[in-house]
Amino acid sequence: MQYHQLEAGNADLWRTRNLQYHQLEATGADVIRLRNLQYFELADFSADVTRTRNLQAFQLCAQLRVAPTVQKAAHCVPFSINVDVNEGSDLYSFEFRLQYDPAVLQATGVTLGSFLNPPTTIIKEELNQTFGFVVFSASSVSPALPASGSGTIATIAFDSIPGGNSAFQLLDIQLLDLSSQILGHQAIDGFFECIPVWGDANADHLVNCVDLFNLGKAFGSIPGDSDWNRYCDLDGDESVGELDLQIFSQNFGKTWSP
Ligand SMILES: [Ca+2]
Ligand SMILES: [Ca+2]
Repeated sequence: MQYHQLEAGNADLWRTRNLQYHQLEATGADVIRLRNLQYFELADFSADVTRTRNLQAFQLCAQLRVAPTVQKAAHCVPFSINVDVNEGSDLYSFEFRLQYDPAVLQATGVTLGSFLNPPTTIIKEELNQTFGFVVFSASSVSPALPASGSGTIATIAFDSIPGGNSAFQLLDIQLLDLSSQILGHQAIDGFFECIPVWGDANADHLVNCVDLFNLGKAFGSIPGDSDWNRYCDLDGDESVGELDLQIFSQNFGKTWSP
């Protein structure tokens, strides 16, 4: 981008030139975020002219965040969260560890998002339910170009098991460019909030006859049986039986929203 014109939130007009990577964001009057500006010039049309050059040291970092920031789900239903990059620049590979409470949640899978440019390869994928974390690492491979902007780098599927709430913490983050140089980042964690509704075995936000049918099919089963359904084990005792039916009866007719 050789020339670009922006309007700030307070209606002042700014002009920027020679942006190697365009990434400006004005909020209100004062906050301007800059990224990877090799050369930068601001002109305030109202009167003053401000010039700043060689702002390599001014580089701000990408955000890596759990999305949504607050995820809600009823007991014993599957859901997924994303790990998103906001305002990323030149990302070629990444690694992160997502920590959660294994007494509350169980990670069931992780898939690569669409942010990295293809072709891609998954370098590391570890789901550890004992300590409650997911480690995931992936990279673009030649002839892919680095990726910039915002998007999803990973989607992680969970089951909520009878328990409560849990934080989602992003740790051990490494973002690398094509030359394996480390890119700066800011991590924004998330939170899981358990909704006190049990028995929605098919995760359609209703506890009704369809769920009762599922519970009936799974009644008497334990893990490994052909008719086992973990979403019907409402007390988490690794079997579907009378107690689950009691809990189901108390919740019949309830609805919930994520
Ligand atoms: Ca249902
Ligand atoms: Ca049970």
